[in-house]
Amino acid sequence: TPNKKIESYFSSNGIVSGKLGLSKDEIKDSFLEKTFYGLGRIPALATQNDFYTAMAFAIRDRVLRQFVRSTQQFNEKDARGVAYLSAEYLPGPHLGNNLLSLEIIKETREALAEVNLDLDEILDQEVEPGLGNGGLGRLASCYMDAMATLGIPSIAYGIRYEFGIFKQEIRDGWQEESTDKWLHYGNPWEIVRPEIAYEVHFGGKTESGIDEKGNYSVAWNADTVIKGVAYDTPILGYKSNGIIMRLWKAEAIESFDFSIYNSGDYYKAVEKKMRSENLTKVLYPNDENLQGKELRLKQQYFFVCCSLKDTIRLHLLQGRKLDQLHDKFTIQLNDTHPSIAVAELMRLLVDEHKMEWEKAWHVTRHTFAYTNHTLLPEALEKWSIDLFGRLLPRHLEIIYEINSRFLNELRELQYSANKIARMSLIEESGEPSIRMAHLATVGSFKVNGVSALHSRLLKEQVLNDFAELWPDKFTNVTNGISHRRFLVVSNPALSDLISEKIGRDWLTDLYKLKGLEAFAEDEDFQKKWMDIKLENKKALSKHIEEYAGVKIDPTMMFDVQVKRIHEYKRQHLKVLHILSLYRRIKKGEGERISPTAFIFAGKAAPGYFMAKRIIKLISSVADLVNKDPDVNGKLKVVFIPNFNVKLAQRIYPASDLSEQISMAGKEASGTGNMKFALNGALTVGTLDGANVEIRDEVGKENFFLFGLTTEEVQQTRQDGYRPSEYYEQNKELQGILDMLISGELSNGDTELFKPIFENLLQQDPYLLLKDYQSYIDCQEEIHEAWRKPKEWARMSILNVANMGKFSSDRSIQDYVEKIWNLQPIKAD
Ligand code: GLS
Repeated sequence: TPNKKIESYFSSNGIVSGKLGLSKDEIKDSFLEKTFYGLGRIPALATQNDFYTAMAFAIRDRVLRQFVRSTQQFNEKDARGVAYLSAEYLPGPHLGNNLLSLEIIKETREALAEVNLDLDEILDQEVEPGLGNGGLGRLASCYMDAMATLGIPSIAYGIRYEFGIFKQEIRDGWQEESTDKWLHYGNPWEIVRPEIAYEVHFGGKTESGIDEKGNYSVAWNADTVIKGVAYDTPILGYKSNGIIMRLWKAEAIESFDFSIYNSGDYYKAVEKKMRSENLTKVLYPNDENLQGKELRLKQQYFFVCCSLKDTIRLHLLQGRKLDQLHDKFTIQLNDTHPSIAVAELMRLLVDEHKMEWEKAWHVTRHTFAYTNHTLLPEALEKWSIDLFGRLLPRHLEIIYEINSRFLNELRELQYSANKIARMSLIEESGEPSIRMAHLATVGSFKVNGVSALHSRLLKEQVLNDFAELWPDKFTNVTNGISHRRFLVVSNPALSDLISEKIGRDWLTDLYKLKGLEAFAEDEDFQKKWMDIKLENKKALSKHIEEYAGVKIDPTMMFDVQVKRIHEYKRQHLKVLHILSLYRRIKKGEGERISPTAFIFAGKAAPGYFMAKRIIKLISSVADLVNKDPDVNGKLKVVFIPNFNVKLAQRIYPASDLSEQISMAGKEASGTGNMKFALNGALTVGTLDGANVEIRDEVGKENFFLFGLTTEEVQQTRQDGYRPSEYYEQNKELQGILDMLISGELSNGDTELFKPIFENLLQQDPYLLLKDYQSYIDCQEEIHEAWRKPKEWARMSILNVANMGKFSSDRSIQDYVEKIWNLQPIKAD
């Protein structure tokens, strides 16, 4: 029963009403109070980290106020909402963003200055939650920002990994991994909810029989039970709502086995607890590559089970009926990682809530929507029937049943046996396995890709049979980014300059940036624009000197490629370009080269041999180039270790050239491409992913295009591609490739880069040699453009002016209109 006294106090006494932000004095008071009473610190002993923590607590109070208000309003309106299921999030540091959302950056800076503290230093203390690998996890976080800002009734579910993505160090040019202890100093943003906890079962057997009411029913007698406990982090939208990111941590049901303890074996008694907690210990560090490991499947099922049980609890709490679940919720599947949800919802409805199969299937397939994030065959999730059946025997039965009904439908449509086998949820050839993308597609009412090109290829290739069967199910939502985090928070000087010219409406409507077009030719504005870039480059140079030990002249062109290291992204094509410049300079032919700093960052999956070798290659080229007095002043190469959101926020504002050079048809969208352009970098890129749409928006004259199209890539393959022909015909290219095996880059070791050399000469799966010349020619154009600073500034301004489409606010609006069909509710 609700406590009426507290309720009335809540609404009338200003606890959750009143203004959004805080005054300078309120911030100072609250900060000091948290330092002393919250942390129990005396000034002489307080560290910078204590001050950060105190400030985070002070701000968290206000953030939670917005969350409480939003939740109240969502409930009062009995709103339709979204549950977003993602195995990965990369929120980045929270404090800076929350200050912006509360519009108190200036006040906080002043409040801290009054006690002799510097806001930037305090912000720098925050350790970010690295709960994702790359673009997919960061996208989920950009979407949280937009969903909160737009007032989408929503909750984001995921996994509270104790160790996030590994910390990368570079030693002797090689990547070394160490554990990411992001929780070491505590986490002021999260709130544990021990009462929100669910049991998750694994293993055992199923048994069918007749229940008390005389109905056929199946019981799953699992052999392991684990508990999932909710940890909530409020995510605040800009000047508006707060939503919750609810992450599940695995715990033992009983932390201690008393029967074993009583028999005297203390260690054995705790072992069970440790085994249970292992489940959420660590994030799998693979982006776009499936490892098929048992623990990974367990993690996926664990968080899906807790999230669905929680969604159902929230639904029933509102006094609604379970067969209306789809009227009140869309559950968005962020890739196939949570796609076991289709079988789990069926299990919950049929086995636990005794709904009949047809009705349950109707609810299920009208509840889920599935976003595909990759076409790479090695990343399409499949689980061996054997492993799956051992861990989730009941789900295997359910999937067989869904499949058998689905295949019957196909038979009724007179589909050929071949086509039916292609579409089946079960792959029979090789080791029998479950095709998770098929399960997600069959179990969802909408399927979307993440850029126009990707969505088209998804329909034409990977899910072609399904798109023919259900054309209306397929749609596109082009990715977007949080321009508030990636411009307002991370590039304050440029943001202020923009606002001076066009006002601040662009913070909530990025299309307003269009107003900058009027100033693209204004020389005074151009100068201010480029001065800010230079300041940002100086700041990045300082960071590079400290963390990578390389001194860079900030007036050089900053040519930047930062993203996961993957062969399809072609960091090694960039290396070939650098070597071509190096050789030209050595031959005395470098007069048309503009002084350039090549900046790389990104993590390689620890088990990905070629990716790790590419990092070593970059480092070796850096050694060669940076030490050579002949090139000094013209070229610099650096690999900045440990790319993460925090580092990204320093890099984008300082970049001149954005490298988006994947082989066409491979990068589903890319989102780094948008962050660079939003900060005024010009793009050199292929017609891949969202590059296509960026180019359409900014104009082809303001984008450096090169390389084959997706269709040309396919044609090249069909015609029988022989990379060695390019090696033989192109003497410059030949000279560069020979460097890889000459020992020049590796202290005489001719074996070190042979795997890369041989891969390129024999297979070259990503067509580097084919695209090489086009890339080199394009780079010559770029170097020429750099020599005309006014032209460059104009293009840079025009890029920013035309980034309106790439706000995650627009993406979320698209999800609302095309998929979710709901009404935003803005907290007042
Ligand atoms: C990815 C794609 O590779 C990116 O192109 C895309 O921008 C991102 C978000 O949609 O998803 N898929 C994936 O598995 N990791 C990614 O970064």
